[in-house]
Amino acid sequence: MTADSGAAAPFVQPEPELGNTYSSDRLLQSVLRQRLPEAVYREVHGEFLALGARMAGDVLAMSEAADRNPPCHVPFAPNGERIDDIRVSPAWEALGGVSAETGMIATAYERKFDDLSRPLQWAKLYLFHPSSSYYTCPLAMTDGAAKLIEKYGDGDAFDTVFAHLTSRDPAEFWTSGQWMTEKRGGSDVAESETIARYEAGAWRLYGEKWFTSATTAQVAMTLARVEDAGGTVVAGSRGLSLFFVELRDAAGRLQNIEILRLKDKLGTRSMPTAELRLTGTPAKMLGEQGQGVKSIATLFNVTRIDNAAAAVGTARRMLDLARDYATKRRAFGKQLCDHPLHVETLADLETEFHGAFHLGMYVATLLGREECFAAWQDRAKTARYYAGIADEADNAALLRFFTPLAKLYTAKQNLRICSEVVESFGGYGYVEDSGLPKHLRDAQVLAIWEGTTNILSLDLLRAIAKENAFPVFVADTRARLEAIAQPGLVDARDAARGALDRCRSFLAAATDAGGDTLEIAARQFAYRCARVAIAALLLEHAQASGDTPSALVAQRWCDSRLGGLELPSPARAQESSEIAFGA
Ligand code: MFK
Repeated sequence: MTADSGAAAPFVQPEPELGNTYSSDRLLQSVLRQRLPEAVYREVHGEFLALGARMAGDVLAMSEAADRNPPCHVPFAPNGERIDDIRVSPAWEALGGVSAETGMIATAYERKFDDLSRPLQWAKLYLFHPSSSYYTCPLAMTDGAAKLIEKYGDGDAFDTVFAHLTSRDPAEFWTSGQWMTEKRGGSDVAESETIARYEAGAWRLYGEKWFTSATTAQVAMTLARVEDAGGTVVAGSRGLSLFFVELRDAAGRLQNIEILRLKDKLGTRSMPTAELRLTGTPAKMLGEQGQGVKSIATLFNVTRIDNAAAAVGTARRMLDLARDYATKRRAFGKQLCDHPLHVETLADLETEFHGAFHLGMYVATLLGREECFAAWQDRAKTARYYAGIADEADNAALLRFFTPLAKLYTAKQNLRICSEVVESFGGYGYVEDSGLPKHLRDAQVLAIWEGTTNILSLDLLRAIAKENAFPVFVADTRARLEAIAQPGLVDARDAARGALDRCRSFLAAATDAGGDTLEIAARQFAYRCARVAIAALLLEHAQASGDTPSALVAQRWCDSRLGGLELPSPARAQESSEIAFGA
């Protein structure tokens, strides 16, 4: 026996580590290489390398510090004066500076890379989100507000606001809030009760807003019901108008806004979400009176696309951590990465991630094109980027169709990925200081705000009914599938063609059936449309990149995710009611 026997070092499990999140992202790099002209790729690649390093370095540290120091509401000063101060950590403020410097909003509006600016901005948000403590929420609202001002804002005052919202200078950068939700109307915004009165030559708002995003913003977009001189208002969504609010006066005091409390939320706790009372808040009308819902749709269609960046970015982060851990954790005599069932599970989640990534990138691409049609005088330049690009009207219909689809699908799939990854870590994944539970908690919001899964499934039906978007979707997806000729991909292509046909016949049959059939089937239908669109995008990328994992993902997707789309029976609504609520 030796003197030191029995003193074996205690076992310490190596933790998962995060490297440069861009260098390790094979899919993002591959997509950028495929889609960008060489000169653009070289420029962007360098910028993204620097961004990816920060997301695992100083920016991640800021996010962790912001999470340790959540915001607090200080309603009164020591002398009793009502101040409604929201105190946030320096780290949260620093994340705002990072957002400005790295052009999280500016990239989209400078349009340095024409229509490609939007997908590049989307990719930046995707990289930033999981290291941002949900600073991407105020960014999404800011993005939507900039878009609204670009569309409806005229006059010098709005030019100044636009310049702040799109600034790259942290000292000049502003964020915008979005105050749509009221006690009676989260999804059913038409129930909003806030009143707008025209008093002494200016609009003033009176009412309460139940959820307001990052209430530390400088400006906000909101809805209110115009009251005429006789005190009459128009009910429903036709009575609502869109208003722009500057939260503070020149002295920094809130302009007739009381902060009632900060919300105590399941997740996103670094973000100061508040409940507000407006007591004559000065406001400017944007867009036409009575067109508030239609106008603010411009904002929420952008935030829905940014939501997809957040969902897909979270999924990537969780999978990065799971992948690294699988090489470090031993169980039953070997590394996790040598256990076939563990690898199978991770491969399935990776496949899901690939699909969600392509869907998000595609909708951002459509938005980029929409923003550049008007400016594209030089058609030759357009053709160089996208041979066979849809015309302006078709692009608009596709964007309308894919926006709710991408939001609903990516948010929901990310929740599944977060839950599976937490589980794949076992007990380590369930403890708070592993950093993993936070992502699962936070991810729930991505399926709630900016339209729940059901609301967005119904919005897809609205897009089909009002914009006739379905035939354009079918033609677009079919054209993508027609171009697949690589021998290893043609079986998958044929499976996707069959699934697309089933979507078509399903919609026709559900429409003919009448009654509640289409509404009951809306979610199922939205999922099937998302999956068949993803199949075409995966196949397109696999063929263009010649990359083996991309081909395997596309084949696996088409083998496993294109089945089943059943027309509900006429008795379905009654049966569901009996199941859900009893006879
Ligand atoms: C910060 C942490 C917080 C944590 C917790 C989160 C809590 C929640 C936070 C939030 O609440 S965020 C806000 C969530 N709410 C939404 O995103 C709204 C969801 N509801 C919808 O999207 C409904 O579909 C909608 C309010 C739009 C339905 O309203 P209406 O009044 O029934 O709409 P209607 O009459 O169908 O449409 C009015 C017009 O807008 C129509 O145009 P026309 O006047 O020409 O007919 C529509 O076509 C148009 N429209 C509606 N949706 C559109 C659209 N246009 C383009 N795109 C769309 N998506």
